Amino acid sequence: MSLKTPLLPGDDGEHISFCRLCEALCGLSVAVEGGRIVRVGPDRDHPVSQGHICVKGARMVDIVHDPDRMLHPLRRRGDPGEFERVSWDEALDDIAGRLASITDQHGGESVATFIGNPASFGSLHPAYMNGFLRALGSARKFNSLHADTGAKNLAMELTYGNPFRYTFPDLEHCDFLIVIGGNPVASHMSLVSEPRVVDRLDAIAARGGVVVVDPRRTETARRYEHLPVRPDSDIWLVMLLLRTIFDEELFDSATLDAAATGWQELRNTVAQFSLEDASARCGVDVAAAAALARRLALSRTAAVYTRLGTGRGTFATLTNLMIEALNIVTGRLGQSGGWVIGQGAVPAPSSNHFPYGAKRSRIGNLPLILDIAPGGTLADEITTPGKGQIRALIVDSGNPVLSYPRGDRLELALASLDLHVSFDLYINETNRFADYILPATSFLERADMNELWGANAPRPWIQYTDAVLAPQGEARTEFAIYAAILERMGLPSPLAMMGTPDCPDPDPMTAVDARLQAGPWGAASMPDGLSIAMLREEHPHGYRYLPKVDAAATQSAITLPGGKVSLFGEVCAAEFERLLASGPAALSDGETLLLFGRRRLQSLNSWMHNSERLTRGHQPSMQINPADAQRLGIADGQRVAVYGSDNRIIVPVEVTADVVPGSVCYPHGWGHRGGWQRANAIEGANVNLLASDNPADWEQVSGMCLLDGIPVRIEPA
Ligand SMILES: Nc1nc2c(c(=O)[nH]1)N[C@H]1C(S)=C(S)[C@@H](COP(=O)(O)OP(=O)(O)OC[C@H]3O[C@@H](n4cnc5c(=O)[nH]c(N)nc54)[C@H](O)[C@@H]3O)O[C@H]1N2
Ligand SMILES: Nc1nc2c(c(=O)[nH]1)N[C@H]1C(S)=C(S)[C@@H](COP(=O)(O)OP(=O)(O)OC[C@H]3O[C@@H](n4cnc5c(=O)[nH]c(N)nc54)[C@H](O)[C@@H]3O)O[C@H]1N2
Ligand code: SF4
Ligand SMILES: [Mo]
Repeated sequence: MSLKTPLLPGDDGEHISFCRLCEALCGLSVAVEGGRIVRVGPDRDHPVSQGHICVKGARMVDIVHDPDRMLHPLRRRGDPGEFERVSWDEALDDIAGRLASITDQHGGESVATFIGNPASFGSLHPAYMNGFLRALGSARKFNSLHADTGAKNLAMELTYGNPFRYTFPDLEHCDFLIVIGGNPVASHMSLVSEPRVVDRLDAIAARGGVVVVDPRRTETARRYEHLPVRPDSDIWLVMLLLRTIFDEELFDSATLDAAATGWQELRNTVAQFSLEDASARCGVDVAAAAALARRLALSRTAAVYTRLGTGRGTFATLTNLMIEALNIVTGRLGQSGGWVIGQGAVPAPSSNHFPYGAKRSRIGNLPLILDIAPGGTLADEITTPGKGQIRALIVDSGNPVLSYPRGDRLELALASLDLHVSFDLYINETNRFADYILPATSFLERADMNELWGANAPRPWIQYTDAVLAPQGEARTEFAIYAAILERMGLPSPLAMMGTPDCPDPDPMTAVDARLQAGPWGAASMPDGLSIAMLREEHPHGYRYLPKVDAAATQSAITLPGGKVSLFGEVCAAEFERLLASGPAALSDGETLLLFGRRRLQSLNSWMHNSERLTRGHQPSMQINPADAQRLGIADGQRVAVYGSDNRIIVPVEVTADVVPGSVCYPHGWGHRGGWQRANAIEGANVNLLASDNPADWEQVSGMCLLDGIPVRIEPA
């Protein structure tokens, strides 16, 4: 082990750090020369990523030094997108003054925050944002949950008791894996912190198999076995799988009796479905589904993993609940190589302060999940008068105009706010409407620790990194910005509001360190235990505090009465009634196609499209099956108009048998007109203009937007 003195931010040399663009959190080696990053490469000494990175991590050099990056505070001086440079003092004084008068006049609850995806990987970032809001007397939080993890959070709460934890496949010893609605080869296995995920999947495929259930023959489906399904129909496939398992008694009833409540009700309910009807709806043959169920139940070890593809549909919650049930009924929960809840070096909250349904949304009357309001209601929250109307909005690391339905309506709403402030690296499609844009640091300009994600890692590790560079230009960390606003308002710091010791030199890492030291491997309880100093000095490449996830410890994360999992609670029963009442299979009328999304290795949501090397030669296209193209008289490469219920977009078509008949596929995060010149020049459309922002059109138990399986019509443009 080398015990070199770490470099200071901005020093010439190779800085060891890690990527914070996705859960893989790959180790990085970043070369700095003359105060600038010249190369971002893999850290070959990282104990888990061992030299793996993807193109996005490497292209962070393009982001940090992007000439279009915004490096000083901006104030709106005209139309959307027209800004002038101001000093930090001017900006902060005015923001603090206006927040004070808005909260005086309308109460704290008139201030809301929207925090976006990049904040998920920064130390305590959502936590101190919460502290900031609390200081203002507000709990009005929006984020990407209702386009992303919400149905999974809800399934976790209802099945196990804790929405903060996630079940995931123990990839290390797994012999057979079903992936439903995820594309790990492009997206790196969301919610599973495993940088070498493709190696892991290859090994599982060699031992037994990886079956990918997806309406598109994705990069992952090509590499392993593909089972095509219709979009938004997975619940029917899952019913077929459960039916085989129950009918053929491929489960152990004594074990289930001991570990779970409700399995007999579940079995009785599953018995009521018509196999033929379920098969017609999902497009999977009854016999093929039965064979898959047998492989799942009879493999030595196995798991069923799901992500976005089942998270934003008509029955997102029930599908996610039933995927938990599949793992549980087949005895995979807590099995080494099965379906597990992991162990973080900084433990997740053990109790749930925001029980599901304790609060409902002001718009749409939807039950809040984790105290987060449905993101799709943001426009109406701003424009609907009455108590709680949102008048000031802080958007931190987010771009809801592109990431949620009906950005066109949100744009109008944003223009009516009394105050709109954004913390970002760029002028994006949302903050072009802001009163102020405050320049934030990229992750390479701040210290961080991967404190949250060890709990989701098959091979858990913990790593601390210093900043590689000092903040560029006048950029500041988000924490420093929140703290400065509160200080000017005479309010306590965000850390104080989180119940964490206040730091003289505002630095959330002090709070992170305290949590790490108090954790199960922490310095507070053992000699040579974990602390930031220890990680920084002795394990700069990261430290594996456990050789692998402790599968058996899954049981200790179940917080429902008697430590039993729930397979058939109230929400589940009601959702089954809704499913059973949904009438016989009404398949395509020949005109309506179901639109779903995709991701690409070189792209990240709405914001890495300004890098030349990530976008060279690329143009997003609407993929359509040859049978549909022929029927509609549409040729490859042609432009088409795609109609949702209220809008249309015009896009080029790619005719490909990769997508199932009756569907079309287009990625989200396009339709640029921010301050990113290259991204603006790429012809792309905001697909979420076609989705509905009417809460009545969403799944009512979760408030998840319908983003996969959007009914559309297509005609030549
Ligand atoms: N149709 C459809 N819609 C979707 C999805 C889909 O699959 N289909 N996916 C959904 C999902 S899963 C997600 S997570 C959301 C993502 O949607 P959002 O979270 O709303 O936004 P992002 O596209 O991630 O944009 C992030 C913004 O943060 C800025 N940024 C990047 N790094 C930093 C940083 O370190 N600090 C600060 N302050 N700003 C930074 C970027 O410049 C960018 O403007 O989109 C959702 N929307
Ligand atoms: N390269 C890259 N990596 C990323 C991101 C990125 O934008 N780019 N985003 C990050 C974020 S924020 C997230 S949340 C994760 C998401 O990670 P994933 O959940 O793996 O996301 P996707 O790659 O969009 O894969 C979803 C899959 O679901 C399929 N699908 C759509 N509708 C249905 C359906 O009805 N049924 C089934 N069975 N499948 C369906 C799509 O075809 C797609 O292959 O990725 C993260 N990693
Ligand atoms: S897979 Fe790519 S984007 Fe994700 S952490 Fe690794 S380098 Fe970063
Ligand atoms: Mo996401």
